[in-house]
Amino acid sequence: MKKNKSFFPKIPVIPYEGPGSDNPLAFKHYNPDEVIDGKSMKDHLRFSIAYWHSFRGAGTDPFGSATISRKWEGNSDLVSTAKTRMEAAFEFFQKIQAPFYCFHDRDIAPEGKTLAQSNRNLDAVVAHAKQLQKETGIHLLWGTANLFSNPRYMCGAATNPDASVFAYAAAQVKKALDVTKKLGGENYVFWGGREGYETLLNTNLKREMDHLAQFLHMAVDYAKQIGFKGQFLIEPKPQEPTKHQYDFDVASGIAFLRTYKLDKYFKFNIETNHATLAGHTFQHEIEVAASAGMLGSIDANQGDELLGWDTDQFPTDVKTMTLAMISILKAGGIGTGGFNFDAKLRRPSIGIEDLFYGHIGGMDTYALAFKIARKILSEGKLDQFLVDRYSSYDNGFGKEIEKKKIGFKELEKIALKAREPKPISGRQEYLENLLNQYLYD
Ligand code: XUL
Ligand code: CO
Repeated sequence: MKKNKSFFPKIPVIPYEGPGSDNPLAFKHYNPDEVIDGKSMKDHLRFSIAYWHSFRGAGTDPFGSATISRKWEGNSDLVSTAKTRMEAAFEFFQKIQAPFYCFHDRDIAPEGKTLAQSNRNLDAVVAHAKQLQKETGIHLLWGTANLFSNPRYMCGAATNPDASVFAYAAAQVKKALDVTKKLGGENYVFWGGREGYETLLNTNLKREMDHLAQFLHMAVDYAKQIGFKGQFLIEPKPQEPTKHQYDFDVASGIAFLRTYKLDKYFKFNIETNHATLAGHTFQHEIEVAASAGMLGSIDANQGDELLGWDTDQFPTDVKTMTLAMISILKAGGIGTGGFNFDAKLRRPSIGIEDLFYGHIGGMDTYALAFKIARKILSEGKLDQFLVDRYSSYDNGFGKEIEKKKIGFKELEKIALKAREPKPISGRQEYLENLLNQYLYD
């Protein structure tokens, strides 16, 4: 990076000023260097910036063209513009104090007229990224391939009825794995944007699911061949852009991975707004993944409760994120994953400071949620409630049920002898009040 050229000359490295600060360009809760349990908050939270929204998003929606223009954008999408944009991005990553970023291949480098040209463009920008990573100490959380924007993928990539599109997608993922490895990416994500269908009238569901599984096996095999050690992640989403996406939610993703013997190679990248689109809470998706030992990483955002689509807003809902954090911490954290802000500015948020406000809010929300969740867990009241609620399985015939040592016949004898089970309160209101005490004390 040319040391004296700044893309954000009026904005400093965002400082931590604490909850009392009224500086909108300061953190109130995220103190990157604060050490908690022998680890800095930066290392606990592993925040990541999504290149596609923050450096390729221009405020477009289906009803209108771009509203956001950045001074580093050239007139044409050339490799040199891509490199300049990347310099702006790395300055932003440093100023916002995020240790990671994530990208799709086509976010960082322009697609060429041929696949070979696209690969050359990517190589040129990746060399630049490698240099910038070295200079700044910023790491790649994950890479992925965009298998949904180009018209060739209109009927899917790995699930396309045309095998030549499958081949093209395979070549694209092969290259994306190469560059993710080259940049030290800690994970590789598959989001099946168009891996689904619009109508079953034109779709062979079984063949498409078989093809998707075969594609993922090929990726696993290729990763082994090149020595890529990063974690593979599936990012479920129920629909949008397809009517039905095959990896609808975490539960269907687990079933898919187990059916095709892929489960030992994959974990889940869970996105808040995808969870709610599937009719679940964010915490539900985290608990389902954690229960299978497959919690991998988080795409941090939130939806709008009145809109039924993927609005990808910056996370500001402390309660939702605290509940998620409780489940994440109980599961032992997210390992090589991180909290990636798959969030975009609202269409009228056109100022460069808005990009900072969005991320500051998201980081502070997660930092606050992290602190509250830790307090809740350390005081143990919610946990104790759960321990007590299931304690009848800790001894006697309850324990024998869990140990699979008892069957219907033995249980019938017990039930015939015993009195009617005494109803026990679920205490939901008490628990909700307790949670509020932690959230608003
Ligand atoms: C789309 C989405 C993607 C993935 C990466 O809803 O979340 O940006 O995160 O392909
Ligand atoms: Co996402």
